[in-house]
Amino acid sequence: MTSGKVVEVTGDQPRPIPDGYDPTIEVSLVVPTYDEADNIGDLLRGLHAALTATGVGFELIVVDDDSPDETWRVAAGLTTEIPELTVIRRQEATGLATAVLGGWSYAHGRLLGAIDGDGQHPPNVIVDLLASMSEGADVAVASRHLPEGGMVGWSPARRLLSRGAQTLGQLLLPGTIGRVTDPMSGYFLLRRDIVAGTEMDPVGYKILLEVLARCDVRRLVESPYVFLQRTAGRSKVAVGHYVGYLRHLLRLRVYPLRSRALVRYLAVTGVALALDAVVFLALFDLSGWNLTRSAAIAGETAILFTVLLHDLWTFAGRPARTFLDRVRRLVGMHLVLGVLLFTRLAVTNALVNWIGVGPLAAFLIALAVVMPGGHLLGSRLTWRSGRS
Ligand SMILES: Nc1nc2c(ncn2[C@@H]2O[C@H](COP(=O)(O)OP(=O)(O)OP(=O)(O)O)[C@@H](O)[C@H]2O)c(=O)[nH]1
Ligand SMILES: [Mg+2]
Repeated sequence: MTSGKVVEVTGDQPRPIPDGYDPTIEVSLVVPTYDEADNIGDLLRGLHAALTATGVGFELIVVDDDSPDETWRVAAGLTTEIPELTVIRRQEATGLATAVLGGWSYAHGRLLGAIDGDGQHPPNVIVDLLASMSEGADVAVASRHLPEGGMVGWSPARRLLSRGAQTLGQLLLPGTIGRVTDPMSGYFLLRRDIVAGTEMDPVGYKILLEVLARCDVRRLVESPYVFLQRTAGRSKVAVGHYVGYLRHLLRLRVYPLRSRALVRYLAVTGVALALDAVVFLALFDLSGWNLTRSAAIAGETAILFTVLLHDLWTFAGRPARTFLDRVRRLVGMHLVLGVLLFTRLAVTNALVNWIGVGPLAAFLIALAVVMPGGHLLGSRLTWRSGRS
């Protein structure tokens, strides 16, 4: 994009984020705004100066939800001074997280990012985030909670509320929220291919949470920053946002269970357990092998079958990137299922030797009691998003 413009958007359905990008634009930074007319000018000038100094190609995209104070018009007035600026005026859609997604869907850069439009995020930190990305990060997050970071002018009550929200998130989504010191940050960069093609449906404010929960983020780097006090305008954070955050957490918690992959996931687990039983029967009943060896080989066959099918079919959308990833999945699955296999052998032997149950019945009881949960847990841990 060579000259700034205003894009009028009607409808509230977000567009998908395309894969392709303009090689001359390294980074597209989205600035969501609602009633920030008195803040937006200084912020855009600060970002323009900081990014121009880096020498990288960039664009700034203000996404304004038709603010009553006409922030979009103020921003549009800067497009001559800042030719890299585009202003999107959303007439019907609302919400910070969807504003960021909406901005990304119009972005041309290899890297995509977000920053608040109220001047609370220092523009110069963008340089640190860009440096992390050029060193190979998938996502670079500006964090208030690193030693050199902080918040200016927060009351103890707000600090407590913010920490409480984060702790609740850690409990509900440990694999997502536990890996970053500031999961609520609205100031971050990511590689376009991390989000392009991923279905996202954020509720409310926390777009980073949505990215971390749904996308395959491997290298995450944080840079400290001090969250400044507003000098103009007012905060839009209200009780409703905390409720929205809770809904968002719960939705992300059940998301893997609602996805299309669940059907495949259950189908593979069911077939693996049936295969386990058939192999056991073939070895123990038909070939006359001993109980322990038959059960161990049957269990191992089911594990290998599960890993193969999940990789090729169930989680085909999260392919292993390297041979090492594949090995990691195989080892991961064995760690969980190996423990269960031993438990199952112990249960089978106990039933046979101590209670006098027939070997076949003992095997089937142990299989039914120990393995289904184990298969599901092993698969869930091994192929969960953000890990492989
Ligand atoms: N487009 C759009 N932007 C929004 C919306 N709600 C908030 N924003 C913008 O998102 C940024 C962050 O919102 P704030 O209300 O400042 O929230 P905060 O910075 O987390 O909290 P405070 O410290 O209380 O200001 C600001 O630039 C807001 O103008 C919205 O519904 N739509
Ligand atoms: Mg703010």
